[in-house]
Formats: sequence, structure tokens, C-alpha cells
Amino acid sequence: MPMPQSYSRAPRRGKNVKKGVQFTVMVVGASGTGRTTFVNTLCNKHLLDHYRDANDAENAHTEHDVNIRAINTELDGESTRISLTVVDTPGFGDMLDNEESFTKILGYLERQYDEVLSEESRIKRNPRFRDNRVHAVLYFILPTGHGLRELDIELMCRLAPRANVIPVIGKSDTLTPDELALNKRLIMEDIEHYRIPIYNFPYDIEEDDDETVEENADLRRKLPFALVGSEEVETFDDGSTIRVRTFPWGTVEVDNPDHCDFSALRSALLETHLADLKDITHDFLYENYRTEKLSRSVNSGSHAADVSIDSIDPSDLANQSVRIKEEQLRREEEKLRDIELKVQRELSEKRQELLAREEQLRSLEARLATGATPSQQSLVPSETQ
Ligand SMILES: Nc1nc2c(ncn2[C@@H]2O[C@H](COP(=O)(O)OP(=O)(O)O)[C@@H](O)[C@H]2O)c(=O)[nH]1
Ligand SMILES: [Mg+2]
Repeated sequence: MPMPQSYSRAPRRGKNVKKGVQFTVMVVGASGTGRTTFVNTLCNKHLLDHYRDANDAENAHTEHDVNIRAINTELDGESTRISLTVVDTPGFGDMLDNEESFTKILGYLERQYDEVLSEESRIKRNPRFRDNRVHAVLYFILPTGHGLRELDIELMCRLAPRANVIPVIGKSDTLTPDELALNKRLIMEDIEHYRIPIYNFPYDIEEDDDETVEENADLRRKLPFALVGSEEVETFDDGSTIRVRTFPWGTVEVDNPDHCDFSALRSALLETHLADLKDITHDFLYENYRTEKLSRSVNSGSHAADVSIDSIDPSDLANQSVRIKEEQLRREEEKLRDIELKVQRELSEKRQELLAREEQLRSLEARLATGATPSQQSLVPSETQ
């Protein structure tokens, strides 16, 4: 999917400094990839429960929460307060048919666009309308060491035209550095091969300043981000804390850039690229969806599948404007006909007047011919002077 050439790629720091900013992140991926742990690590609190996914073997016989859940929280960013919405999606992977969860996830993204679309077409806007469009989808890939699975390719292909998809490797501490490097390379090769239009920190060498180009290129080189999540905290003697995963052989520090890409992703998401992700969602992804949806409803005529936007069906609008034009023409024709009648009436009155004058003149001439009166005599010399 080509990005519009004129698109500004510079991350805008400091925009929304005073006012808090609303931002929505969705986490998608197979069960057990560490989505819930990541969200709790990102927010630095226990926001999501580790509910069992439908395909957990030990839980396979019970009712499962496979519904999409959106949870709001407030975060203090470096420069601004963020009203963050996290959308947790059902895990998938081992089920025979993943179509249901795929359709649910895609349907959720599109529903948020539909709501904005119908709000935009209202004459009177709802002041309490909440825009829930998803600005970034973190796609969690299993740390297998084998690149993408067919399942991942299919879902990423379906999601990427509708949202900024950022691929990440969950639980990356389970891979050795060599395995991780190989896995990153294989994943990016697959993404390129299948031309999956992920969010790749776009930049323009000619238009953007050096700092932006360097920063974006650096983030792009890190794709897919290697993540480690943890709700475990290590406290030092001075009271300071770090988030860690402790193993018999050592400790993985979540915020240490030498251990994983968590802090790079966190600052890109919540600081440097927040505005860019929001702008692309609105100006490009939503705009594409809107155009597709409108042209689809034109093609299907009055049988548009989605009644919610029937009111703004362009073919209906065109018919309506033709009807209004016809009505205006009809009224103007009536007005012209009235004027014509009035002029004809005035003309005939004038003609009658003229005829009456001619009659008077003729009778005067007749009287003159039979014998001039004094008053008429005086008239004759003055006329010949
Ligand atoms: N080694 C390791 N384990 C993790 C990591 N994140 C989560 N886990 C563990 O993996 C399991 C599944 O994690 P969870 O966050 O519930 O995954 P979800 O099903 O994708 O939401 C849990 O036992 C977590 O403790 C990680 O970064 N590294
Ligand atoms: Mg989970």
C-alpha cells in the first residue's frame, strides 16, 4: 500500500503537551505470546487479567472469554498525559478454524471507522462522541525461530490495510541472541515477500531532517521488536526498582535496551510516534476505508448493505439534487409565464387606448373638413410655423 508522497513523516514531539491525548493500542496474537503481560508492563500496573484463552488444553471444556475487550487507563507520558485505551483480543493459534477470531478482530477495527463515518455525516454532532479508532496494532509473533507462520501472514495481511500493524516477538528472552537475530531476519523477509504493509516508521530522506531520518531508520532496523514482559519487580537497597524476569541462571531487565526492545517500542508508541500513528490512522487508513465504503454503496445502489450510511449514499444525493434543480426550473418557468401574460395584457390595453385616440382624431378631422371652428383655425398656423 503506497503512502501518499506528501505525507509528513517527522515525529512531532510536544504537540498536545498541555492537553491530555487519547491513544488506542490493540494487542493481537496467538495465545500465550505474552500479550497480557506486555500490556501490564507497558502500563506499569495490573490492567488485564491473565484469563485463559479458548485453546488452553486444560480449559478447553469450559466457557471462554474470546471477546474483544477495551480497557481505559491514564498514563503519564514524558511530556503529556495519555488517556490510553488497550484493546485485548482473543488469542488464537491452535484451533482448527481461526476464522471466527480473525473476523472478530477485523470487524472491531472496521466498526470503529463506521462509527466515526456515521458521526461525521450527522447534521448535529454528538458532543460526547468517543472516537475509538485503533491507532496501533501490536502483532505478537511466537518466539519459534522459524519466522512467520501461515496464520500470521494471513491475519497480518488482513489487518494491515485497516490499522498501523507493528510486528513484535513476544517472550523474546526464550531465544538466544543468534536465534533472535535469525528470527527477526526471517520475519522481515516474509513481510517483504508477502508485501504486508506494516507500519515501518516511514521517513523521507529528502524531506525529513537528519535526526528524524536517523531515529526512524533505527526503529525500522529493530523491527520486529523483541519484547520481554514482566510484572515482577526487583527492589534495590536504595529503594529504586527495576522490572525483571529472574531465572536460575540470571536476570532479564525489561527496560534495559541491551536485553530487549521494550523501552524503544514504549517510547515510540507513547512519545515520539504517537502523533504520526494517529495521523496515518485518520488521514490514510480511515480515508481509504471511507472511500471504499462509499464507492461500494454507490455500486450496490439503493440496496446498500449497510443501512447506517444510506443517508449519505452519493447516488441518492445526486438524484435528490436533480429533483431540486427540476423544481427550481419549473418555478422559474411559471414566473416567466406570469410576466409574459402581464406584458400581453398591458400591450392589449395600450392598443385599445391607441385605437380610441385614432378614433378621436378621425372624428376631429371629419369635423375640420366640414367647417373650421375658431379654436381649430388658431391651431393651423401654429402647426405650420
Ligand atoms: N519468558 C517469558 N515469559 C513470558 C513473557 N511474557 C509472558 N510470559 C509468560 O507466558 C505466559 C502467557 O503470558 P500472557 O501474558 O498471559 O500471554 P497471552 O495469552 O498472550 O495474553 C505466562 O505464563 C507469562 O508469565 C516474557 O516476556 N518472557
Ligand atoms: Mg492474555
